[in-house]
Amino acid sequence: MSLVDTHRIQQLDRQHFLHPFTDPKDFASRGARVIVRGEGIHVWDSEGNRMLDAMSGLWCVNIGYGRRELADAAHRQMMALPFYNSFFQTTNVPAVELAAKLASLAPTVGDRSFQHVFYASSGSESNDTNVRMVRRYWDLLGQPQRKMILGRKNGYHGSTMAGASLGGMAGMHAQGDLPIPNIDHIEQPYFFELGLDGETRDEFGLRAARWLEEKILAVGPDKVAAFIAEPVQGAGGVIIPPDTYWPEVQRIVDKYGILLISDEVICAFGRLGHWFAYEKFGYKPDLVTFAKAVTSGYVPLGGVMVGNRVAQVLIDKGGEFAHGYTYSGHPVACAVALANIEIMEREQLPQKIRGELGGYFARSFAGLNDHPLVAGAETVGFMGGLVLARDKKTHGMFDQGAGVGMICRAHCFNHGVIMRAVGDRMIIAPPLVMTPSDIDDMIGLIRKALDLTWTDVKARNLV
Ligand code: PXG
Repeated sequence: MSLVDTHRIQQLDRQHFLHPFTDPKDFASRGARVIVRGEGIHVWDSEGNRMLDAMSGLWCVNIGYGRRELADAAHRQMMALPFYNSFFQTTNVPAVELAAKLASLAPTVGDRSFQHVFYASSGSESNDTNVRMVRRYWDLLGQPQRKMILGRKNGYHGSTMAGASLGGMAGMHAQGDLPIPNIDHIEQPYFFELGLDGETRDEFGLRAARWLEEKILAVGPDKVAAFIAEPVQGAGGVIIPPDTYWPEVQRIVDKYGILLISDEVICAFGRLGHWFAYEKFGYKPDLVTFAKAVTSGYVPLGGVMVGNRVAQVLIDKGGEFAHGYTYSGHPVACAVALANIEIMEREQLPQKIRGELGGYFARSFAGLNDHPLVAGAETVGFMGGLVLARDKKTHGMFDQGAGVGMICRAHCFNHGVIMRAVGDRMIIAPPLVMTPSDIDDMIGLIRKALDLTWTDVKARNLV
């Protein structure tokens, strides 16, 4: 018997809790699933149903649920010092230790190294910090006209005014008079959708990167401050850029001297087989946004790795950087992050993802390509995306209104695996602590949901 009164919680939920990215009118007509417990790679709802969480919460629970060491670290730190600010010439031990640890984990590439961290509590806040810091940097260098920050359509950088502006989600821009001034976007490197007939993936990668150069020239190179991008777009649907993309982006930002911001809120901390994802693609960011898996989501923490190019200007030129949050360097969050990183190191999670386990995941997920509904199942690290298509040969897509992705998502949920739908692109980012047999279970459940979706689309004459 459930210890939670599901009906009561659902009722109070509808009455008092406005949920993020949810239509409140639609929501009022149905009840939410009440998630009450997590252990390993599974979560349970209040009715006792167990689900394999192939989304790691929301791209964050990389070490899985129920890890006592993180709870112990939080408890210890709360008893010693639950909070103190770092504004007025004070600091705290976990924040310092974590900053040093993160600096040691961030690889040096070429002339770029990372010695400094600016803390926030979320990815959105961290990207707000990036906007302020980038503009401060150019002001200090006597180029205050360099204000324009370029992002990408279908990129996601958060939901605050600056975060949502940097992102290229049209639905978000339509609400709240966005983007804020001096932010513009180029197209995303999504070969499946934007590749031309006869064009190779690598040719497309170069063409997509050159949209950045075209935009810089259109804006005026002396007005562009920075380019921000996710190494692999997450919320946009696990959009994996062609191999040629990042080297060409690097050539372009170097040519015009603009700062490169790598938003690794999803891709860092082992997700792509490295502590930081820029290492995988070999580019040289000046600022790196992190959040989510830095604590495996157990408590909120985010921040920006500030590369030497920017940090040195802030430090050498001096003057107060009038920016910061109450919880910048929160001692409990930082203590939990340290415990989380210790587990990731001990269990060698990044190495596993770029080694055997990652290979097994990639092969297993690619096996879904034989399903009649699937046009293109691809992975990078421990992220996967597949397209549900009406005609897998010609890439004929379903009508958007048919909501095939949502049908598939519902089958997943009802059969014990959590997958996300972005339109008709189904995506996963499972916990990094999976075993090969967990991967088999997950793929089996996904296949079952695909079969049920296939039966539905045939019954509705959608194929
Ligand atoms: N940058 C990236 C790359 C993200 O993925 C943020 C910034 C913002 O982080 P916060 O902590 O402010 O949420 C994110 C967050 C989805 C989904 O539907 C993805 C995110 C958040 C909410 C939903 O996939 N990513």
